[in-house]
Amino acid sequence: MNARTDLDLSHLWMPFTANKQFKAQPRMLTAAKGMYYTSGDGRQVMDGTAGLWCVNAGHGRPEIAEAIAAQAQSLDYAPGFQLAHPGAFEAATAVAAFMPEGLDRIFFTNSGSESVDTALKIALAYHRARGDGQRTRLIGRERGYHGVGFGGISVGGIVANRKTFSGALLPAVDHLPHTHNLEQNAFSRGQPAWGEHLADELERLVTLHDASTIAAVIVEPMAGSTGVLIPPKGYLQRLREITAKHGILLIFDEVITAFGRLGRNTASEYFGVTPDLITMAKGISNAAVPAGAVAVKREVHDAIVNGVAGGIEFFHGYTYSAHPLATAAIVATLNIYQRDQVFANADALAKTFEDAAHALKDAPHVADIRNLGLVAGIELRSREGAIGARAAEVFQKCFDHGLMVRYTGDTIAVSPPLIINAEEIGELFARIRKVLTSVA
Ligand code: PXG
Ligand code: PLP
Repeated sequence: MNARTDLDLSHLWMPFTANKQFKAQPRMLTAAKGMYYTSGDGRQVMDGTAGLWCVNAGHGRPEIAEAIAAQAQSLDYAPGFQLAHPGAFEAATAVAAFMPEGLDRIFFTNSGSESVDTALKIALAYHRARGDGQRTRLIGRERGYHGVGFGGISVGGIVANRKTFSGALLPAVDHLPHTHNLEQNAFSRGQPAWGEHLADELERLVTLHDASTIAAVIVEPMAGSTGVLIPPKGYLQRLREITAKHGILLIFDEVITAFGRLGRNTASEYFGVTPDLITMAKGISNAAVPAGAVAVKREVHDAIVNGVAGGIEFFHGYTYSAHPLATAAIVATLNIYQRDQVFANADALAKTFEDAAHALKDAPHVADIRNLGLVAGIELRSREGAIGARAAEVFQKCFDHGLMVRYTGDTIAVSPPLIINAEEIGELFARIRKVLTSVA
C-alpha cells in the first residue's frame, strides 16, 4: 500500500488505530480531489465517508485552499483573549446564518471534542449565573459519542472509550438508554416507528435525581460513530418537551450532522426540534483546517455575559479559538455550501441513496440497514466470538477495491461527500455488495 520505502513508521502513535497491525500493512493516502483519494500505491479510492464525516463539499476545493493561503500570508495568528481579528467576527456571523433561529451566539473551538466540553461548561455556567448553581448533573446516552475529552467520555456511552478512564470520569453524570432495537426496527427506512417512549426515561432520571440538580441533556440527534442510530419518530420532540418542562438545557451534538449531512443546515432543522446549544466541527471548515464551534441560544449567552458586572464572564477558551486560518477556511467553506447548494444536492439524492442502501437487504451477512440523509449503516451479523471481525474484513476489502467505508463493531457506515451524484451512489453500493459477497 505504501509506495514510499523511506518512511520510518515507528515514531507516530496513531489515534484510534491498531498501530501494530497498521504498521505491518499500512494504508496510505497521498492526495485527494472531489470524490476520490489517491492511495499510496497510486490507486483512486472513492471516498464513501467524506474522510471522517467531514469533507462535505468534496476534496481539494481551490477556494478554501486559496483563502487559507492568503490568510497565512497576511495574518498568521492573532491572540483571541482580549484581542481579535476581523475574520473571527466574520466567521461567527457566517456560522450563525446556518444555525436555527435564536442560536446565533458562536464560541469557536478546534474540534468536536472541544466543542462538547465547551457546551457542557456553558450549561453549568448558565445555571450558576442564574443562581441555580446546584444544577450540575449532565445526562448523556448509552452508545453516544461525544469526543474524547473527559467531559465528552463521561457523558458518552461507548464502553471501550470509557473503561480505561472509569475512575476519572465526571462524578455527576447519568445516561439515557440508547434507541437501537433490531427486533422492533430492523430495515426501517429513515426514522423508525418504534421507540419514542424511550425519551420518557428522562422523566425517570428526573424523578431519581430531581430536576433541580440537572444542568443539561446531551445527545447526538442522529448517532453516527456508534453505528448509525436513527432517532425514532417523535423521540427528539419528546426530549425537547421534557427538558423544557424541567428547565434542563438540551444540547444537540451535531459534529456529524451539522452542515448538510441530512440535507439541511442542521439536524435540528431537519427534525424541527430546536435545542439550546449545538456543537459542531468537521463540515464547518470542510475539514481543511481543524475547527469547531458551539452555537448558543441568545438567552443562554446573555444570562452568562450579562450575569456579571465587569471582567471576564466565562473562564474558558483555547489558544486557537477562531484561529485566522480556521476562520478563513470556515468563511470560504460556508460560501461554497451556499453558492453550490451543496445541501440541496444531498437532499435531492437522499431517496436514491436510501433505495441503493436498502437494495443490499438480500446481500450476504446483512442483519439491518439504517439510513437518513446521506448516511447509511449496514449492520452485519457478527462472526461467532469475533465481534467486528467481519466488518474489519469488509473495510479492508473495500479499500483494496477502491472504496473507503467506516466500521464500528459489525456495522459498516457510509457517509459520502454531499457532492456525490446518482451514478456514484450506484457504484458505491455495488462495490459494497461485491465485497459482502466475497467475505466469509
Ligand atoms: N461528537 C460527535 C457526535 C462526533 O461524531 C465528536 C464529537 C468529536 O469530534 P473530534 O473532532 O474531537 O473527533 C465526534 C467525532 C467515526 C468517527 O468513524 C467519528 C468521529 C470521529 C472520528 C471517527 O465514526 N466523530
Ligand atoms: N498547557 C499549557 C502549559 C498551556 O500554556 C496551554 C495554553 O496556554 C495549554 C495547555 C492549553 O492549550 P490550548 O489553549 O491550545 O488548548
